Amino acid sequence: MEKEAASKRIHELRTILDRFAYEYYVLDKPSVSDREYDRYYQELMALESEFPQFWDHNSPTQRVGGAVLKGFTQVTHQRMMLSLGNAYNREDLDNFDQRVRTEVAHPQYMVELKIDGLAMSILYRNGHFVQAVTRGDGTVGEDVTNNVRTIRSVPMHIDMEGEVELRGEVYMPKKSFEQLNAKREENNEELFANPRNAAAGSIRQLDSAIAAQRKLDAFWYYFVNAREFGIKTHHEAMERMDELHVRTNSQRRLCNNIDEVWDYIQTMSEQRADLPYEIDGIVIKLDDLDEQEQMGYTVKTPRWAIAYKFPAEEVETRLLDIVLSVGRTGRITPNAVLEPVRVAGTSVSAATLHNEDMIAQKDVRIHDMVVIRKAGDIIPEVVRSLPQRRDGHQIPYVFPEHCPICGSHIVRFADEAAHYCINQDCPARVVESIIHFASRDAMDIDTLGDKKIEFFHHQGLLNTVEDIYHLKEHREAILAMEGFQEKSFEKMIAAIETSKTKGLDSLIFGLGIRQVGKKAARILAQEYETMEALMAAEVKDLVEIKDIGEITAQSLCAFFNEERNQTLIARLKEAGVQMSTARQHVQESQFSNLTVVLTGSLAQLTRNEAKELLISLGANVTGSVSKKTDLVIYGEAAGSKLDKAQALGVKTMDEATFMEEVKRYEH
Ligand code: 3BD
Repeated sequence: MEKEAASKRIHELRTILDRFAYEYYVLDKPSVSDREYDRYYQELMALESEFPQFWDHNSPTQRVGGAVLKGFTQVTHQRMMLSLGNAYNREDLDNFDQRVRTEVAHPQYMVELKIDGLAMSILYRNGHFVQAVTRGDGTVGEDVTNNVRTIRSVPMHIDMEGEVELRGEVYMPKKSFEQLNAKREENNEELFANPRNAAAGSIRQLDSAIAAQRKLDAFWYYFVNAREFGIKTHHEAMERMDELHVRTNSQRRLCNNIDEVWDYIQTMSEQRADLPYEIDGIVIKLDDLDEQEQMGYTVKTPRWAIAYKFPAEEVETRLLDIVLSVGRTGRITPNAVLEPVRVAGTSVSAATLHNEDMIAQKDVRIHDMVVIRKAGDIIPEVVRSLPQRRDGHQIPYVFPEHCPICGSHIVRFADEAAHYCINQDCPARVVESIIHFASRDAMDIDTLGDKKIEFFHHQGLLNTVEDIYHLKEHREAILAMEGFQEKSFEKMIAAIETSKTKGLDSLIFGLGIRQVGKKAARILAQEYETMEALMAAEVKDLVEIKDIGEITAQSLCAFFNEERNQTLIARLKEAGVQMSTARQHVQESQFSNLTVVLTGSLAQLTRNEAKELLISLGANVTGSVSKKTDLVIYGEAAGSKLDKAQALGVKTMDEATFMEEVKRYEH
């Protein structure tokens, strides 16, 4: 076949197969037999292998995955992915309705199922699927484009120009979940507790071929930039998504008042068990987009929507004992030891009792029968005791006076409910701090897990965080320990060395300063750029920063004022831990100092990867074409930006040439 004829036929076949996939996976109404589908598929496979120049990431043949990543790229969301406020009963809903009706006279609400999966953002550019990013913390997520591409119902092409950002929920259908766990059981692999966890584990697979086998699916419920397309209401946005062949959930209803909303909740509560996927509630949204804007947002949640959460499953079991655990900050938490019982998919044998007051308030005694549930469906907690079931063997709990780990006297500060072990050398605190420091969101030393840290601490090799960087000096001692081979030792040391360049934000978070989470750590790192500058900051400087409050500022200053912390940081620095924001290594190249614009859909890289690559080659990457642009790099279906570049006489380069050129540089 001629090249041109092949190109034409390849496009035809892709269009046909896209339509078949839509009919099968979105409409659930296939118009052809599997055999017929396969005939087209094989024809396309053959042509693509004969004409590799027409290879395309978004071809139906690419749904099986294949790319294996070393890690996921972090992506900052163009618009933050918000959370939803929660309602647990009719009263909460009435309050929500009241609030809405103070601003909107006759609100119409859209109610929809709250799918229990993982929130995801997908991006189309000029009709092509270009990126999928997890919610992450709402600000920064992970690029899981390759894995989302394997979800057959997600269209790789839509009939809409420009940028379209959609949000939805990726989930694992109940049936896929059961099949997956059955297979894992056969292979003696650890089972997933529920479909949500299975979906989360699958979307975080670095090997997209494995993700492809996990049979994930998705529903899309939010057209982020709908207004740019003249859309006026949420229901219209959902209809437009249907027209674009995007899979939406059809169990949605427009309600004229809160009574109708409540009816829908009752109906769906009854049908919940029969649905082929798990839901954990109902989402209620004000339908009119102007009215949504009028209601606006709180810091993290829209004021125009709310999630009604189904009550958590509650079960009864016996409380066998109460034991204390000591956290990284010295905080002591009482935990119930329970007779094991299944709740929401997992066996539970321990539950938090929060603090002394909570035990008294709930009148929980040792040997009581208690009701437990999972808060937010994750952390087991004791809801109440069942005093009517007492048999005379119950013992009221007296809070101990000494730390169960180090034996120091424990204290309860006047205005706090928690007890603390204030011995900074308490082994429990030391181990927990080191575990935190090495954890994924901090220094990410994945070869140094909880068990190993406890073990090394026990062996006297890890007494502070900085000791991590001296483990390599104990080579002989460690190799003499049971279960340590040369290879695993080298791997561990390599991971420890790599962690030194994680950058300032990971380090700040890893230090485990009270009140300083991932997000605050990132903001502080961006603001101060070096540890030295951060340590010199005073409360009055810190509170000037957006999103850093008084309490966080005080906690930071208190931390850095302590001599032992100053010593720790000095020693980490001595060990070679990077004390400044990670700056990309930039190399001289033909792109150095050029202002470059990327346009069209790139086949071999994501937009972000291309951008990072260019930055690492010294280029300045911008969004729009002007006289100041030096170069436009374009992919398939490039639109107006390419036209403009040509009109302005700006140099252009296609993706294939770009990929050839960059091979000359190491990266
Ligand atoms: C669903 C936010 C808004 C667009 C913000 C109103 C909180 C998870 O089926 N609508 C749905 C569902 C989730 C939603 C919105 N509509 N936000 C929605 C949602 N039908 N599950 N979510 N999310 C998505 C979240 N996820 C993790 C951690 C915190 N929040």
